Amino acid sequence: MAEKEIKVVGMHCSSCVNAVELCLKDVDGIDDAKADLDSGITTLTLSGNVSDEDINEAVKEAGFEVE
Ligand code: 9UX
Repeated sequence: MAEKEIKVVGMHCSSCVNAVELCLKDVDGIDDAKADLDSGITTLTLSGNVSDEDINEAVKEAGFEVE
């Protein structure tokens, strides 16, 4: 399965990490998401085609930003 790395800004605690991971796993084509609190680096496991737009939108709706 393909992987993609994004950088999410605005996470300040483990609940933020959870929120980011959950909102991303909800996106069609994203199988798994692992976010690192300190770096913001978030690794996505892709099961299909996902547009950057969809990713950015989901993160934004959760209250964070993709850098
Ligand atoms: Mo933690 Mo994040 O108290 O928006 S949930 S800072």
